[in-house]
Amino acid sequence: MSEEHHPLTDFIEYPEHEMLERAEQHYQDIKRRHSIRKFSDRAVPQALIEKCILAAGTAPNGANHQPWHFVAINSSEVKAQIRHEAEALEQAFYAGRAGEEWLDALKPLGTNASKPYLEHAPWLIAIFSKKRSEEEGEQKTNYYVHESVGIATGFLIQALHNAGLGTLTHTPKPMSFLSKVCGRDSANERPYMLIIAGYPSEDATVPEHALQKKPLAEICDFI
Ligand code: IYR
Repeated sequence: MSEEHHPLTDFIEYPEHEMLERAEQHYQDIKRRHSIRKFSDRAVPQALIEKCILAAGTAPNGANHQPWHFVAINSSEVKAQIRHEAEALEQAFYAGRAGEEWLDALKPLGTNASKPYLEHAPWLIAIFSKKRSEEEGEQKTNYYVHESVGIATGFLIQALHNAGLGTLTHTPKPMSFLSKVCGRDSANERPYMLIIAGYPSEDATVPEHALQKKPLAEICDFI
């Protein structure tokens, strides 16, 4: 294994006032990202999704093993299959598996077992976490898999938003059906999350509840 290092040549230092402006700009931009549940069926070019997945793949991760795999789904047949399987799971969830407290917590969102967006949106991106990877025929253990894939997923959501797309995170439980639908190895990989990406439909809404973000003093201490 090479232990060669390269000089850091692509770090950019900004004047402090510009840093503050950039931080403010980024905050204003990212706070406009809302999970939406009504998507238009308007097409989104694959090239855009490819670029966003490349951005996700730059996420910091354990030992740079990059323990993730993305399956970007545009096929109507596969989307229909995913909707069918996810709705069956959600029906059981909403019919009682969730428990009363969880269902109460979801009331402000107004969600239910019906997931038409799984077919309407142009892209579903299934993210898989890899407990082990195979490299040159050899199995290697991955580290901090959950953390790494979580960060990559965050990068992906930001990239999609930045590119001008609406997004939704979806985690039907259990998600094991996604391994089969996407043809992934279920011994070493687990479905981590499904990201729905596309344009919001004209009647997309954001629940009032979702707009209430905690103030800084509540989420942060400076010591
Ligand atoms: N997976 C379900 C339920 C759900 C759970 C949470 I926590 C949410 O923040 C939103 C939904 C569904 O998609 O309806």
